[in-house]
Amino acid sequence: MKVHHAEIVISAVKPEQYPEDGYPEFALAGRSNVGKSSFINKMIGRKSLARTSSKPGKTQTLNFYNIEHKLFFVDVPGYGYAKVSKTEREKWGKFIEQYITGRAELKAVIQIIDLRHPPTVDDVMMYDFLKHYNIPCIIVATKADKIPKGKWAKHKKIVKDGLDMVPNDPLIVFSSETGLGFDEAWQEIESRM
Ligand SMILES: Nc1nc2c(ncn2[C@@H]2O[C@H](COP(=O)(O)OP(=O)(O)O)[C@@H](O)[C@H]2O)c(=O)[nH]1
Ligand SMILES: [Mg+2]
Repeated sequence: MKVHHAEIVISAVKPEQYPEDGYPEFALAGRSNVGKSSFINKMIGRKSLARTSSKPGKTQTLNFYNIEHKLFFVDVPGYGYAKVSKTEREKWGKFIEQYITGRAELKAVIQIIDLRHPPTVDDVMMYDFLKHYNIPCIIVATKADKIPKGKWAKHKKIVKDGLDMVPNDPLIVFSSETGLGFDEAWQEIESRM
């Protein structure tokens, strides 16, 4: 998809604030700093519409990005944001959990993983959670530019095995730096709209 129009419409802290347009939604999940906001920016061809940060745990809201008046990307706070207090974290977990399990407009969760490393315990928990609730998911293994091309296949297998991935789930090798995986990711998204 060639994106001409993209804007953030709401940073929601409660369900009453979710958009009511009815467009299909695609939520980005992944640990803090893995590259969720960078993924959105790359996919819409903007340098910094979605706020990227080198400090983990900054995004504390569900940020809805209207794309071409056709879909929403929803930037979800990263899991493993250690700086928030435990009660806040639990409250927060509930809010996200309710969005992911109860939102009719949500067509798929795009789970972002770091291609360089085996999935973390939190990554595995997230994937299991999605499987448990039958949420369609697209796995995007990003930061591919940081390892040599010759190692992509090996790392891809480590991600696949580490998550114990269902064979039908797509696993896309991606880079927000080079745009690797851009077409494949849009294909997966558009086929679910
Ligand atoms: N080299 C490289 N750096 C990336 C890539 N994606 C994200 N980053 C960097 O990783 C850091 C965290 O990215 P961000 O998108 O804010 O992560 P988020 O917390 O998951 O939203 C930033 O410094 C980004 O520039 C990528 O594909 N390649
Ligand atoms: Mg972010």
